[in-house]
Amino acid sequence: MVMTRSHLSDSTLQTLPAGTSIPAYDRGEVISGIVHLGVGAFHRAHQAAYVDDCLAAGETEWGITGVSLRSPDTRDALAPQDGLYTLAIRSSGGEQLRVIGSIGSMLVAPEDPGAVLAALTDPHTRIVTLTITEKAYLRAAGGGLDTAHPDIVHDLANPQMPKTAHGFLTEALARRRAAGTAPFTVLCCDNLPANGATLHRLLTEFAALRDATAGIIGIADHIANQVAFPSSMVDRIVPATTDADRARIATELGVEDAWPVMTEPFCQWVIEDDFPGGRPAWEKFGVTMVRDVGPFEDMKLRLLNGAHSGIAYLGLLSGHATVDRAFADPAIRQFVDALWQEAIPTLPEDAGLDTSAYTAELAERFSNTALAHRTAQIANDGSQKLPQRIIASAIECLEAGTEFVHLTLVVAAWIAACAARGKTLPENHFTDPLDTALTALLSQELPANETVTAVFDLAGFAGDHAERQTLIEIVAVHLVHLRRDGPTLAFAALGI
Ligand code: CS2
Repeated sequence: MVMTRSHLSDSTLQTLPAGTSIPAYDRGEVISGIVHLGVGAFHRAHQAAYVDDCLAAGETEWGITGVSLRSPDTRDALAPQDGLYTLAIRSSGGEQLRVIGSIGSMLVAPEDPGAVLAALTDPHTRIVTLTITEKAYLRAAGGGLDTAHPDIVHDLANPQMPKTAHGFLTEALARRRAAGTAPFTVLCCDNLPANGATLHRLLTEFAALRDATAGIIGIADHIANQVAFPSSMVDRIVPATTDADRARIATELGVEDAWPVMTEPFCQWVIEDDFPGGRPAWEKFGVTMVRDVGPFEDMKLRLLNGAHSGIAYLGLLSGHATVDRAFADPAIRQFVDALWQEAIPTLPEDAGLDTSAYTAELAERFSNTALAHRTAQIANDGSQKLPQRIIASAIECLEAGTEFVHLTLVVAAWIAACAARGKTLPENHFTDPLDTALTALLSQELPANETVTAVFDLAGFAGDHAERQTLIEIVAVHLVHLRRDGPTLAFAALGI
């Protein structure tokens, strides 16, 4: 006889094994004060865990309403579980399980945009957080709003039925203003430089187009001047959940969890303290509240994420499926150390950042064998990630006259890994919003210099920077090596 287990829910919480931590508060008392757009695994390992601590400390007005802008998968998995899920905190030393209760309800935007707008306009909603990934900001190659994007065109024509974060936020802020409800604070939690300011600029641009389309004046001005967009730096490594993880967690808990989330012990959140409508007392639960998050953001994007992208592409080209295995490869390890030495001088000296402690900790985190963080996962969306992770540092090195040959190898490795899909790597092993154009370009097998120039044009790398050509030439030399003999030759040319 096949035994079916019951699933995680409010009613099975008390049956969980001792040692599993569960929400230490009455979930029925919680009011939703935060709407989160992009309720994926990262959010559930990071902000939802911080908010869970706030709720446990009695700050019951800050529950989360989770919104998926695209797929119903998370809602379908968690709704039958009353929004509960397991956070598995994994290190080489073992696994600690924690059930998170901070997500009270979940909405799927394409199914019911009106319900999302209702949550956003609810006066109890005072903060809107976002983890929608880099590509969902719909930036054009030059950095401004991609006004030709079909979803932007749609949202300008149908303000009541938006699809994009821009459309939802603008419509909700317009409705709140009309109703005399104070605006919510918009807290961007994606890996973009100056993420709050960036979203503020894009949203103002979108709202100005909306004003022009509707022949009214004012929502752009309102967003530009009356809405707070603090920037934040978020950090926690969250590998995609596998079926083996699901099976293991079910065995450990004695109940099924349709979508547990895997993560590491490390967790960091640095936020600019600009919340006119109030906020949870995050600083009591390990969040660093600051005036300027810029230096923290740059350090994280350039040292953690920059190294991650390098490990991902060079790891894939070297046959390594996970970060820990790639990082244990002596050549890649040496490469990452050298990349850090190039990127560190681009960080502000006077910000009090301890970069050697930071990189030592990163090395430990990348070596976490219990995470099995797939290189293919990080490889996704390179066109959206490399500008802030790699190109920005390379340009600053170029301007300062310091070395940047390791940084540029990451760009060449990205191009080579894209070209390897369908050949030495499985087709669609990772994806990119520019795939259609990229694949067409790479299939022509043009000389390295022409390929790199065309890729820079396509992705808008280095914009119209005076030294763009120098960068292209250096990336092209790496690409010649990678094409001829893979990472071995590219590393050898760097003395590795
Ligand atoms: C990774 C990040 O997938 C990626 O691009 O570099 O998701 C990284 O794991 C997080 O930013 C860590 O905070």
